[in-house]
Amino acid sequence: MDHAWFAESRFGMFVHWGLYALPARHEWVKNRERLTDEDYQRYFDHFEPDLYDPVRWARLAKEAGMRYVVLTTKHHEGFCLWDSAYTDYKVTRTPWGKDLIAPFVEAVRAEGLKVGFYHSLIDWHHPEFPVDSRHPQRDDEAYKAATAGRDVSKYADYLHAQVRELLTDYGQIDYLFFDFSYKNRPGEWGGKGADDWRSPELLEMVRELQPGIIVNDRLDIPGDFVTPEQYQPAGPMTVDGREVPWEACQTLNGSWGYDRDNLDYKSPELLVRMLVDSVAKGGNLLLNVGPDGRGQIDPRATQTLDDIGAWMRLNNRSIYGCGPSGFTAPPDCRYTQRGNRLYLHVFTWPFRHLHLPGLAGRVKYAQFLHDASEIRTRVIDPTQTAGNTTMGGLAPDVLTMDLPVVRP
Ligand code: FUL
Repeated sequence: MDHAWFAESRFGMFVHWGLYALPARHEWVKNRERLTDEDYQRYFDHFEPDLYDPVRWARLAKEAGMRYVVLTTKHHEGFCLWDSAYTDYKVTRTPWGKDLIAPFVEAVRAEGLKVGFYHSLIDWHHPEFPVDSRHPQRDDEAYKAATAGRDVSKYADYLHAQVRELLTDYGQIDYLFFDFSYKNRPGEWGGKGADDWRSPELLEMVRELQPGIIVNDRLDIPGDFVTPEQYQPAGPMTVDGREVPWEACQTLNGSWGYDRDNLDYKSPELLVRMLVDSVAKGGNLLLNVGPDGRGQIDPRATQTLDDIGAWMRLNNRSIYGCGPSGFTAPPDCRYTQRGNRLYLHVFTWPFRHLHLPGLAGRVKYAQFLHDASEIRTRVIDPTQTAGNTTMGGLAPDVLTMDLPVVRP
């Protein structure tokens, strides 16, 4: 299957949106605060996102340089953002009363971006789901009592039927993020996720309905890419010794869902570095926003994305279609490479000189990306500099770049 667009894109937007946008204190609020269905009902009763504007979301993603957008169709709380035939716990039964998925898909497509769905395997609302949100430890006695008699196979039927709806009713879907396998959280859940969801059968159905789709790895069986969450891997990722496509997903402020009082935002500069670092190690970055209960994306988030977009406009040639380089970058630098174009990202400035091992005689021309201005390079003859404390001790294969002292 041709998933070339995925590695070519390198940068996408994750959107976590559901009832948890109303309490506005993390998408795990129901579990963390041990809320009952009754407690949680008030968010359902007040769900009315009158400022929902997916065209704006899609433009924001595009302007930031993102090439795909992934929306939570249902998160662990179980609330469905579409008019599912299999439940009343869905947007069309809230005061809003309308499907949210079709306008999203249309808007994302209209911007020329790829369309992705996130779908939770966990469902704290479904009566047959084996994990009760109030008792997260599976071996806990209270948990066992609360969930006794539940038939997970009925939940699996529901899950399969809903995934079928999502992959049938909205045209071409390019990307699917299932979340999450028990195995990923060994201490928390135990259990055998793949058996619970009948993962092989589910994946087969997904591929039959959407032959071109790319699917993540959280079904407890191998998928098309792996999903390190909120960390940067040390290097290219492997499964059974083979390199695999990967995508790091990352929050802006530690929460995926809208979290009103959490102001601890990562800087655009740090996020750009994460993106560069991902590409340098052969991966993608999926950066999250959590729209609020009216459908707006927080101004702090939009500002951050705008700033990333400003960087991307000047530098995206070093991102799209790029991957790792065989050359080893100096400390605090990263290389990304596409064909014979080598991009050097300098995380720490200033340097008057940058010494690049292995590049002597290999570089035809060097320039800054942002303004195409030339960078002078030279190879310093080690025999001439022996004992020289300013420039001495360089290996003969080192290419030296002379840079402006002040960061341009
Ligand atoms: C996790 C979930 O539990 C989080 O809420 C979030 O959706 C993240 C992307 O995946 O496993």
